Amino acid sequence: MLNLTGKNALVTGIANNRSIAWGIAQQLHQAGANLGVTFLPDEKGRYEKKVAELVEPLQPSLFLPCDVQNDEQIESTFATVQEKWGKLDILIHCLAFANKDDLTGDFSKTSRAGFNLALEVSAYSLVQLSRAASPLMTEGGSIITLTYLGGVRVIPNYNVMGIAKAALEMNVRYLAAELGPQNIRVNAISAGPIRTLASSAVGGILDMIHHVEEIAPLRRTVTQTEVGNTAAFLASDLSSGITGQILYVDSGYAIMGM
Ligand code: NAD
Ligand code: 0WE
Repeated sequence: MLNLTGKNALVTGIANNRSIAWGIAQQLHQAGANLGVTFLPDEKGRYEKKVAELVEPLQPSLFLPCDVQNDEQIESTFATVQEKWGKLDILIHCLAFANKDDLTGDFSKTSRAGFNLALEVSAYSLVQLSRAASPLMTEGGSIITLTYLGGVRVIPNYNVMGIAKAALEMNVRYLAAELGPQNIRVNAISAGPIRTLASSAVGGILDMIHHVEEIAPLRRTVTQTEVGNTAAFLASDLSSGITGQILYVDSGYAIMGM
């Protein structure tokens, strides 16, 4: 049975009750994991308050600000994990960002700054977090990130995020190869389109969802809970032989050719 009792899990990327990371946190909690939650701080602290209220029922034992563009915040997040928990078992990387202007129109018009921003936040951050997390994963561990089909195929308007996801997926393989000898596994879940804060800010997401409902073998989109259950599996010893993989949780959409 899926059992995460005695495991410490750090979850990044919860913004609201639609976040994929929220679906993951709930399923990890249900499986018995001890949770730590990080949030992206903003000047007014509004995010912090909302996320704190949302996660309260899961009783996280850590609640920490962590902007992946801020090295000190990453350092202090993992220093706190070390101090309060002693060891880390599970790291959930569930964040991405690109300028909104770079997610529409001609890909060739992507600026140097926009390209660097998308790759820094959405791909390099996995390298940073894994480097900080791995020394704390003294009994082995499971690192899980979220990717999208736009990293391996051209999806209209996904543009620079597609390049960032391609880099992210290759990060998964290089990290898995490096950290495997320490029994740290690194995998990605490639989720089908889900309505979240990030996806709803993108024009045409509803049309994409309707397209999936027509074409995907299961004739529907996936839910945050389904992604959460897959993350719980990848976090657990049930998946002890799996590393370096991209696991599609997409109602089968990606197998279709027509
Ligand atoms: P979301 O908006 O709920 O989550 C994105 C998160 O990224 C937010 O919590 C935000 O605070 C965080 N973030 C952005 N910049 C950050 C920074 N500098 N430091 C720390 N955190 C930062 O949207 P979501 O759809 O749940 O996205 C989560 C992940 O799932 C992303 O990697 C996304 O690419 C991936 N994904 C989403 C879908 C989809 O259709 N929604 C499909 C496949 C993969
Ligand atoms: O990875 C994502 C979303 C990533 C994302 C979304 C935004 C919108 C708001 C990153 N940065 C931003 N920046 C913002 O200012 N998805 C997989 C969801 C998504 O985004 C798309 C999609 C899908 C699906 C963009 C274009 C086309 C399809």
